[in-house]
Amino acid sequence: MSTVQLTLPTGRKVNQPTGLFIDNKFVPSVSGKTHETINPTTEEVICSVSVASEADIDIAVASSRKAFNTVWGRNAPASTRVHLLNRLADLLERDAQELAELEALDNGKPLQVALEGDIPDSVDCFRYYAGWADKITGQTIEIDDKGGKTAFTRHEPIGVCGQIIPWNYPIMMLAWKLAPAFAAGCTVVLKPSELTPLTALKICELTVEAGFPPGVLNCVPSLGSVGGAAISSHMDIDKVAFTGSTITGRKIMEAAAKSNLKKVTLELGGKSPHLIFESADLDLAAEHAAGGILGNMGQDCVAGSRLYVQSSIYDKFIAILAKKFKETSSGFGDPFKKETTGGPLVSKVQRDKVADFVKSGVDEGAKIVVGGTEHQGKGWYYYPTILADIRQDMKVVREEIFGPVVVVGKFDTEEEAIKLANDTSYGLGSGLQSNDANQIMRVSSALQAGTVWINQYGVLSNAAPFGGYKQSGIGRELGSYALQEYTIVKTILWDYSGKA
Ligand code: TXE
Repeated sequence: MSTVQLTLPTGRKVNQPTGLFIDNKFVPSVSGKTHETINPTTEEVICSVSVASEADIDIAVASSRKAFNTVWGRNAPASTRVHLLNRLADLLERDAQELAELEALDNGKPLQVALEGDIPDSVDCFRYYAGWADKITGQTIEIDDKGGKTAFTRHEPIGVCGQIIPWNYPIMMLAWKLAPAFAAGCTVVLKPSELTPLTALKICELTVEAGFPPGVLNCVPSLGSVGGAAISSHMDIDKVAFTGSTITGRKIMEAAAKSNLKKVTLELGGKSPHLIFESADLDLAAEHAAGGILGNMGQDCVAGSRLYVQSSIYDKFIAILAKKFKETSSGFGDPFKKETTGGPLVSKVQRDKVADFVKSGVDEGAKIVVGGTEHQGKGWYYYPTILADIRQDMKVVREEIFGPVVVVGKFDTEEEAIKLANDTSYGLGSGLQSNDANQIMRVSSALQAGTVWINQYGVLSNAAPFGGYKQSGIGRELGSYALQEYTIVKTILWDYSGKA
């Protein structure tokens, strides 16, 4: 009863687990409750998945605690963690086609994009952290004393981690969360989004095949306000890691503060500025500007959603950009067709939210250059849209839209560009297109954002840290920085003089 057979649009048959994943087994929820997951392209139900309530979260946490105290944490040699992470990466790679198809089905992203981007990047993420698992070291510290004393630090795993992930990159967000946690020796209670639970459950099967002991990973699909809230306020979870909206991030931090003061890392929303200076190669800049907002249909926390263009090139740049947006629109369609480059948005709620934003932009005086039209027919599509001639006080300029909609304004001087870029409560991504080296250095230093892309946009590396300034988050993912978020420093002070 905890598995259904799905027939995917390619004809592939998949045995899809639908239970909660506890102690390496798929089980129904205590309450028996389930939640339907919907195909955003056809608007049809794919299947129902068990959803966890507080009682299930308690069971999952107890299982992860037991694993931490017995077979993982300090009890699993680093070489075991290296091996298991590499093995999981190999299995993801083996099942790439099936996982990419499931991702396209559940999320709506083009199959080809999942196959060429999400999955290989996730495989690399597991391999990257497999490389770190036996290289997590502390320091030896000289003690300024008469001799015979020393101190050293150990970077120990934090313990049981709750990880709450969103629906925009279901597999990739899972990889970004699980890989550093496992490398550090933590156990995990993972809550995928209720909108896209399928691939996470499929990957749970792979962790069993890879040889992860029971309890190292428990996966509890659930509604955010139920399972997510229970994780955030749980007294026996040592750390919660979250990716999602700023509003929810605030609730999680509050719940952590009110419960056991668990460590919190948050990767939240953004309203990332992208500056186009007159020295830039305009064609390339327009390509980066379009790619920076239209990738993943704009459902991307670092989407370059506010474009500021130098006045001298404004009209010319908008004309080139409009052409690129129209070309991209023509690639929107069935996620399972090879030539498709854009699919529907993940849900009706998300599509309606984007449409409402565009209406509000027009009401407040922005001009639609491309797009802004409703999709006729099935599927929650929204086509690439440019809103030009903006003012800073407009809602479309201040709030995250999370769809393929860019707002465009102009500036005259570098100082003005920096001021406009930083005029936001967010600080996740930012970008600049320029061929003036001094300007690049000045502007990238002045931007208040966790990442600055120069003459590119949105490119990520598993080795480079990722995270937010201001209300875009707390802590860093990826790179060696992420390991600091899953370890805790113990200082050992030792008197070996024999005189103490
Ligand atoms: O996000 P939520 P939603 C932004 C984007 C989008 C908006 C709303 O602007 O339009 O958020 O999307 C879980 N306690 N981003 O409503 O609610 C939820 O089940 C604990 C940016 O989908 O933040 C899911 O697993 N958890 C973003 C996860 O939080 C709770 C990615 C994200 O959902 C909870 C997604 C609660 N009270 C949306 N309520 C990014 N940074 O990439 C919900 N959740």
